[in-house]
Amino acid sequence: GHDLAPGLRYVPDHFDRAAQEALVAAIRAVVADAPLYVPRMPKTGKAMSVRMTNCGALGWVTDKDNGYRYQPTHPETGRPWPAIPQTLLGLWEAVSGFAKPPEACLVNFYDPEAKMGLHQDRDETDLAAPVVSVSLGDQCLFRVGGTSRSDPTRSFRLSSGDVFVFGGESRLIFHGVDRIYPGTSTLLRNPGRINLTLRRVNP
Ligand code: MD3
Ligand code: FE
Repeated sequence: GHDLAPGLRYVPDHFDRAAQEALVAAIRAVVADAPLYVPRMPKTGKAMSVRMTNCGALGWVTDKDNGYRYQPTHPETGRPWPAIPQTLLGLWEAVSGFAKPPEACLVNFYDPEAKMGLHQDRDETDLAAPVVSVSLGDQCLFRVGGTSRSDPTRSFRLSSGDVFVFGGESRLIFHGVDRIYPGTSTLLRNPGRINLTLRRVNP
């Protein structure tokens, strides 16, 4: 891997094909227990194009009335989130440089039309911990900027198996997913992309 900026590390092809297949099987088990749901923007209730679920002690959720937050249960089933798969706990140990384990793993599913606007992740109380991200399935155009919305941005075409670590000075950078390139991977049964983000929420 290589450092793109202080705290910003890109590890292309971290997971080989067999490891990616094992991760997809583990995520299918998570989704069977905690189904993907349509997250909605605070106040407007506008649907996001990405579908989401979580695993771990806490999950990131959003809806019209209560907005962005972490909670211990699925917003539709009311059940606790399933455990974070061991492979992902091992990834966190290997790349995060952070002693405490992740509390949350957000699972984002992008169909070929889905995208995610430029934003910062700042719903976590513990901003000392990095965020670790894994891409699976079709490639995407990922954009990262600086800590101000108006800072210049750089784009990367992320592929299945790639890992990104956002820590230190890069923990609060703006980032987003501009597009999916359907048909660029054979990992998933259907076109689309899965992104997993491991986070610490509380200090
Ligand atoms: C940089 N997800 O869920 S992962 C998100 O591909 C999110 O699904 C995108 O942005 C996706 O919030 C991008 C990369 C990522 C995740 C968290 C970050 C980049 C980050 C937190 C801080 C800085
Ligand atoms: Fe984000």
